[in-house]
Amino acid sequence: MTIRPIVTLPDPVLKTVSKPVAGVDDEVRALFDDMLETMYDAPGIGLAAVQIGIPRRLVVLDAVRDEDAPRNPICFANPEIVWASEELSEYEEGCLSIPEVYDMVTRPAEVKVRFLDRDGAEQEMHCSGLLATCIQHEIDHLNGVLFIDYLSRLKRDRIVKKFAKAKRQEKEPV
Ligand code: K1U
Ligand code: ZN
Repeated sequence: MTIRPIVTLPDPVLKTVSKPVAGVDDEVRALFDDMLETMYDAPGIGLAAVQIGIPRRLVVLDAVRDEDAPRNPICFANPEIVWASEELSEYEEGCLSIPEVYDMVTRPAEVKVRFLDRDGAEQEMHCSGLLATCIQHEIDHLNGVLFIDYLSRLKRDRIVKKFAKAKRQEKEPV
């Protein structure tokens, strides 16, 4: 298992629509393992493959925030939302690809997700609470959507500009 570098704003790969996997084989399982290692190391509660520069429809999650609780990793290949509640919930989201930026996002409070699990079997999972917020955030990543896309244009532009400037300065010779 390898900790991979996490791609950050304004890397254009974050705006790409990820491609589905044909199935879950050993190569995909090895990628899931690297994604989990990278997510726990960050630390984070979710990660999409595109965040390590691989635009495939793969997500890992562990939305148990209690550090003393046993780990509960979940692997999703080709996840899709097949039902969303009318009830909404608001949560202050963060993103490993936009470090140190947090803001409130409103999303459906509950969703049902269809996906292939680590063994390649089709599953449906009813998600509520933080799990529902997190899986929607991760499926957005697979569609090239970031949580800052839900903010006002003013806020979003400020964030993008700040990261673009930091990237430029990183490249400038000292
Ligand atoms: O996709 C990502 O960038 C991961 C992101 C997931 C997420 C967090 C909050 C709401 C929606 C989606 C993160 O994991 S940000 C880091 C974070 O939330 C966290 C870090 C350490 C402990 C607990 C949470
Ligand atoms: Zn994110």
